[in-house]
Amino acid sequence: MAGRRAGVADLCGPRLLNPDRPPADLKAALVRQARALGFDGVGVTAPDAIGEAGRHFRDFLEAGGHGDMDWLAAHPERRTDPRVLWPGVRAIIMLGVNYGPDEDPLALLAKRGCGAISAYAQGDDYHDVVKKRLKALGRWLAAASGAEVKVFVDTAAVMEKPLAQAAGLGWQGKHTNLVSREFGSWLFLGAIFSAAELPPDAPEHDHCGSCNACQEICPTAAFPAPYRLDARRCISYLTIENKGPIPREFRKAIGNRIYGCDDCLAVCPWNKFAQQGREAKLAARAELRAPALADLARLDDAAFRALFAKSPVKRIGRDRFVRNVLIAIGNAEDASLAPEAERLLDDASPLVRGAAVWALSQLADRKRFEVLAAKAVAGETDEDVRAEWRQTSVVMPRESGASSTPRHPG
Ligand code: B12
Ligand code: SF4
Ligand code: SF4
Repeated sequence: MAGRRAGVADLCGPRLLNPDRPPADLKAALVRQARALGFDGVGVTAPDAIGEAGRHFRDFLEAGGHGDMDWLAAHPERRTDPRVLWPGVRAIIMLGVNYGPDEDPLALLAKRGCGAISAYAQGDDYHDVVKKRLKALGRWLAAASGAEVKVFVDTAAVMEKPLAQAAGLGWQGKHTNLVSREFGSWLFLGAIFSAAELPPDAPEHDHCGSCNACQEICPTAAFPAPYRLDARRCISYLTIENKGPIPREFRKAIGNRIYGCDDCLAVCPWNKFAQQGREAKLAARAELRAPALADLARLDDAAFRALFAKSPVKRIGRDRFVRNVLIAIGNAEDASLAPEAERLLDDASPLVRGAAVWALSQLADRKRFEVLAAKAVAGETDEDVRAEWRQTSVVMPRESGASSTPRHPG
């Protein structure tokens, strides 16, 4: 589709549109504008530059690596080829915003009584912050080039990492995320598709070498091979995307991670060049740096929404969040947290009740646990929660409800 020029003449101030402007000039001005708007990385690539990434993406879907993320599997033809998503695209501008944390995210994992929220989610939602800047830059580019633009961050069918690599922002490391020589693992990505021709940048090359640190640190062995992730095993997926109970096999490994995971990112040696993010809205809020699990377990819906206003955490809702908190409580090795789990055995959400059963089975002494089980099991109608009780070796009463006294078979 040819560039659209309508509306440009209505702009106030000096005319930006110069149809005779050489593409290299336009690009230099674009880079300056991107920096002025607060982007830390900017590069341009052609829409057909992602090489093998499309094939790898299809392999990933075929192996079921996306789990329940059906939205990721929808329209693979669009995701793997920007020209299908928008036939008018001539150049793709990839942008990065540095969110380098001011503390080592791994340090929090030892504080078992606190919840670890991943670095990207301790401040305001990056979608909002990045989208605002992308829109501003997109408007500028449309005015300066007279060509149509489309703006994307995260939620659209765009393969942001391979495009960012093609645009020279960094390379997809063995942990599958983009690593930057300037900012390490800590860049948010966004894309602007433009109908204007712009000279592309050189792609970045792989600098992982013989390093294997991210593969070795992963608590759930989520990498079947370097450069490949099985999202179904990734704590980020399990605590954020997964709507149901967290599979038992991963609960211990999750430790106190209650929203996302930073381990493979944080261990990357390229972070020695990383710098602290400069956007105040993305900086960690004091109350989300190391929140006490005991406090988080008491959040009702209203308190959850108030605490996580403008935060990405809000997206998963109170029940899924408290589910995660209960897994962390079960891993805290602190019996003083048992009453928090005990209180939630009566929660209105089966997801929460089920996680409370598990947490309690890890913390409460067996006698107390069986007393509680006797009380709770008889009235439990949800099949998932009943399954949780069963798996703690509590014998379920008959469906008729004749006997409600559970007993431990051993
Ligand atoms: C789905 C998704 C997830 C899923 C799946 C993650 C994944 N690695 O794909 C889950 C929920 C697990 C997730 C987690 C996280 N995510 Co996420 N996620 C996305 C999303 C929406 C799509 C990514 C995608 O297409 N995945 C599908 C797979 C197939 O893609 P892939 O990993 O790129 O696959 C490549 C490799 O496997 C490789 N490959 C495969 N086989 C082979 C074989 C060989 C030989 C080679 C060389 C390569 C190779 O090629 C594939 C194609 O490039 C993007 C936003 C976007 N629109 O791009 C954000 C995005 C990738 N996420 C992001 C972030 C920050 C995270 C977390 C760090 C959050 C957290 N702290 O918890 C974690 C990191 C986990 C990890 N190690 O990847 C950022 C990453 C920024 C960056 N610098 O790279 C993005 C770009 C969002 C953004 N706009 O900033 N995420
Ligand atoms: S984010 Fe955590 S669980 Fe997911 S791959 Fe990285 S280290 Fe593994
Ligand atoms: S930790 Fe090592 S292997 Fe993993 S992305 Fe960083 S440099 Fe590459």
